[in-house]
Amino acid sequence: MNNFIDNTWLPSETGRTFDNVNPADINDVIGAFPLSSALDVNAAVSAAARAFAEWRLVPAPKRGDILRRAGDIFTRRKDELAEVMTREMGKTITETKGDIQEAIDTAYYAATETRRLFGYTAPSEMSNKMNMSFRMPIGVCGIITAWNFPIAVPSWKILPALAAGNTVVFKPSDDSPHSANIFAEILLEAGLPAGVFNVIHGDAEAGSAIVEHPDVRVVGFTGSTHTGKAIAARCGQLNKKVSLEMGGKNAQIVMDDADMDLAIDGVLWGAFGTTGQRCTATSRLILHEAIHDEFVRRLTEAATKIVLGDGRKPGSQVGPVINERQREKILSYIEIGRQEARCVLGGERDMDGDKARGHFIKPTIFVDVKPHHRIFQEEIFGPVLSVTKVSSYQEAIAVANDCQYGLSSSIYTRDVSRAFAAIRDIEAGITYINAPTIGAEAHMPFGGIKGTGNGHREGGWTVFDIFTEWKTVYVDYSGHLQRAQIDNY
Ligand code: UN1
Repeated sequence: MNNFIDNTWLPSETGRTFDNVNPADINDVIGAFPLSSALDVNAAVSAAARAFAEWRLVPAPKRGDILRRAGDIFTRRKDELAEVMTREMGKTITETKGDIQEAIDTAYYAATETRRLFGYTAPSEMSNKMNMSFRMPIGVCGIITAWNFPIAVPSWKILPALAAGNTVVFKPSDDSPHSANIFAEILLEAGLPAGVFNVIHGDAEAGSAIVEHPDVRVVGFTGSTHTGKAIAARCGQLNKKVSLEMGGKNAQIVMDDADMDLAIDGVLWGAFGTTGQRCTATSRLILHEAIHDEFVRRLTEAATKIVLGDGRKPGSQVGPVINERQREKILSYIEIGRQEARCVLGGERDMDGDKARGHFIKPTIFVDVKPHHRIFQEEIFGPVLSVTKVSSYQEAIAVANDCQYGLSSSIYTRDVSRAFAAIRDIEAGITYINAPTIGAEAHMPFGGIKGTGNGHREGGWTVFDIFTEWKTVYVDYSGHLQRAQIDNY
């Protein structure tokens, strides 16, 4: 399996490859993908830069027609792509279908936005002069993403970037390259001209070549805080626009008046869905003391019943974690947790039967966690939930906000005033009321504050603030020189 440059499938110029392996069964090698270098990136960026000259001139609604076709093809290939995605990154088929649906939604949404892409007009301070502004494409966008949403998250960036008239060089995670190639196949079939969309496989070497390339004008990144900050620092030096979606340590607050069954369903899905490997995953549970003991008992009872297994097997509810490195990282956090707090569920690998061949970790719950504990502060990115107890709404908010990240959040309460206060008080880019911390929709702004992001929002029309620059236009039809700020004062 190859890179995709200028609508052609090409191996890396270096001849190097890496293996993509099924995390549910490490004996199942999916294929070898190019381990690309700066040479490959140069070829892709050149193709994208050439293609930009024409693509920017295609009327936006015509670009939208191609995206709509891409949405149709994603729909047609949904089941097949879900199999591919589950095989390479582990989450269940139900979830990989959801991942693809998010891209379908984004494709149709971006297609319709091509008939809007609104600018604005305003009166001039002069006579016989007209002021207006337009969104302009920027050029070649470098898109670098993680493996946990191999289609959805790239689609949030790539499809609006294309809709706006940019061209793209995409480096997917080396844990989910196959899905990325199907993304390319779909855009090819939809009719995207050569060079408009390119895929470069590889590791940090390829990623940093994209960031460094002088013709890449915008970098869109989803991944770890460590890498995101390094990219942003470099983009600062190179004066490039950069949009970051990084870590999360998302809290679900459950107040004493909450619907307990609803809140338990919410935390089970938020904490253990996608094996806890979402930047929006619920990793902190903040319980009011009045319901704490009963909640923990019932939650633990329910979580015991979660069926771990290969995401492609019917009945599996939670799949493996992505790779050995992540597995070891999660297990080491579990060891830290055992020093800090009390493990009431899981806390170990699941080596039962076939699962011994994969990276399975049992859903894990820690109680008696204090807000300053490392397992309550640091992103683990696995099926590990840390529970703490509070005695009031104010304390719940203070604990929720005592965190370096600010992506998603949730509160379960039946008190409408408290719900609105929480919307105001929780420091996060997203707040759910009586719903888990996961479940973002394609047409709403997505992103976080504090250590999670750098002020940008994907999703909805806010994403176009990343992938366009403003052009302000003054049309003077007075026939004589008019001096702004001078003649009329
Ligand atoms: C991510 O974890 O990077 O809201 C994105 C959600 C999903 C997207 C998650 N729709 O959890």
